Amino acid sequence: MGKVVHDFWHVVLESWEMTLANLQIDQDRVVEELEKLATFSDAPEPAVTRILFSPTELAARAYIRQLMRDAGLAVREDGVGNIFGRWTGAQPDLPPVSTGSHIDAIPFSGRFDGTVGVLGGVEAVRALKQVGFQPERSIELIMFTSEEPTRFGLGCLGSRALTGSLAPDQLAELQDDKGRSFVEVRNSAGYQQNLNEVAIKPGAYDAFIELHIEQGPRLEQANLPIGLVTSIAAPATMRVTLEGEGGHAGAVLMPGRRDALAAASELILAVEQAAFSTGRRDSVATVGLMQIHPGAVNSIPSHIVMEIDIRDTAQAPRDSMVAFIQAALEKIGKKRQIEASIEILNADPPSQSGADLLKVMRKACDKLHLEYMELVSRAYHDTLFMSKICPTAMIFIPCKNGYSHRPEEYASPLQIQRGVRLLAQTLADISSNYPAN
Ligand code: HGY
Ligand code: MN
Ligand code: MN
Repeated sequence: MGKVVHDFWHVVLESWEMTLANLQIDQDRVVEELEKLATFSDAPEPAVTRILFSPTELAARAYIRQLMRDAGLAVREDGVGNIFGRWTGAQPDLPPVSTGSHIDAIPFSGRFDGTVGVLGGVEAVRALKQVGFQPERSIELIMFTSEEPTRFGLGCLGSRALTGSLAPDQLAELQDDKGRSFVEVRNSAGYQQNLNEVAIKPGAYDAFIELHIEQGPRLEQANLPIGLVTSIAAPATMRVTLEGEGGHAGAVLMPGRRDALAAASELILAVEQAAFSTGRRDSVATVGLMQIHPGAVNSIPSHIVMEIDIRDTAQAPRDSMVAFIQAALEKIGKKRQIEASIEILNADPPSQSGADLLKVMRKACDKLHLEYMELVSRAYHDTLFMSKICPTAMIFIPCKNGYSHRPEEYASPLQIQRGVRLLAQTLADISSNYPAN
């Protein structure tokens, strides 16, 4: 009996492998769609600005929904605006496998960050359908809401809410820089579903894979087409408010000034010092955002709000940088008689990729003759939060000079094609019950 069963599986596997061997990724179509998506932007070409729930982003969402429908996916959206496209498998009651990323873009950034994972997911599904592949487990493509922190100060809003890492009352507290609440903005964007129904349970998905540009130079320097991400660095964001005393830039003499911007400048250098203080090359710290009040050349700055981005691949050194900055702020505040306050907007742990998933992906790379390296992701992604509810992994493709979050961001059609091909193979392997050897 054993031999019959073995032969049966062998035949099934053979024909299945044959099917997938003919898989074709239409790279021109993906590139065309990426270019089209890039036209939904509030910045002049080649930059892209696409802020959560702006009219431009809402138009881009409609485009994504259409592409998902045209690919034969059943589309639904949740109360925070995550968009799901499902390909129902032969065993629809099993937890699906999933893939996806984001399409929102920070001001004056590039056209490949996030979008390669969403449009690459659509193309992977089309290619699998094209060769007649039928998944056992359903395959779900997810476009996450607001992976970027631009509008509400917190990154990965959609994947945090989906995985229960951001409760409805925490969502309700979020405000944009015009004082508009997340709930108000999402309502006017047409999302009125109950926020209590957004979070899903651990195990709701069997796995999650994200395809993304590396946003760093290592693959290009190593001249490799694929990166398999082993872990994602631990991100933290702090908002610091400094209250000094304003006044006439000409009439107020220097002794006794309480210049909030001068204090902020000392803190910026302390942020840089914090990153060097760990002695680790994986420690990074950045002040990328600052509001100066009143913001006139002849008026002493009285009120500063600044945001600080702190990361390390390990949590302990990341936390030591947070403590370093808190201590520095206290000292500067005392010395300059400035009232200072710190709000920690997020301080997330790093995430590790699923060992079994990595095994499947290594085999898929070998099968496709794609050389790869394993590496850490220094950028955070929705995968960081999906890892709280299921095994996750990421596929990186190279990007020119490692550029990202700037208009020169670029991945070639061939690099995109290889990433999508590996994604398709991996989705086929993990969504079927056939042993993926
Ligand atoms: O900032 C990040 O790591 C991501 O690109 N939002
Ligand atoms: Mn980004
Ligand atoms: Mn991204």
